[in-house]
Amino acid sequence: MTIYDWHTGPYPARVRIALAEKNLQSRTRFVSIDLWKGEHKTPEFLAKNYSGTLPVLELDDGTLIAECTAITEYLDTLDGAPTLTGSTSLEKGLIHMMSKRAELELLDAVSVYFHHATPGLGPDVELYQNAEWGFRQRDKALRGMHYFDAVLQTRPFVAGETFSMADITVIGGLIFAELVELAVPEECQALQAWYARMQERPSVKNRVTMSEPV
Ligand code: GTS
Repeated sequence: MTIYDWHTGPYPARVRIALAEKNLQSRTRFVSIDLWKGEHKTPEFLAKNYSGTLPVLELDDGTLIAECTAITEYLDTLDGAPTLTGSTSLEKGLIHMMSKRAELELLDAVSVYFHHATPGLGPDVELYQNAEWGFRQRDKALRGMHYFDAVLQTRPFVAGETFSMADITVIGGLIFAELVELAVPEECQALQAWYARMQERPSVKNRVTMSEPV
């Protein structure tokens, strides 16, 4: 299978972490799409993903799967033994709720801040910007950090007792926050401690170099 992505991207990081957690790297070929040159907005790439975003998974029969959650779901059940998206109905419900919440309240909000209230990917790619909307989303992301801090005061992982896709999505949010220099508030000690633990996981630590030929 092929992953189209950009090595340092926060959303691509979500799928790279999932691949490593599932030990599927050796079955994956990476194709680099340069976001800074707008390669994700070319007609050729839009034919692969209508939304013009990364990452995209292409299966060997040509089937295309976009959206990190969908790709993670596919990878997680590839060998019939899900570890990231839950096995029971309850686990699945909680993991999907928390992962979606991590997108809505943190990762997507940081992304909107980046694209609207900073130079983003530059004038050739950012064709419409609304700074006020961007700054509102930055503030939403900071509130989201406080929310996940409160969650992590009560349990070791975002959706419960085990590492899951929900953790990966919050990690994506904090990777993006680092890129745009949006610091985790000092008082969010539980979130900071959890993130320090997550950064020790090999899947998180080695995500950027994963696509380099070995
Ligand atoms: N909902 C999508 C998903 O979950 O896959 C969002 C994907 C997304 O926004 N990807 C970013 C992108 O393509 C990649 S990165 O910023 O994390 O590297 N952004 C480019 C753009 O122009 O929006």
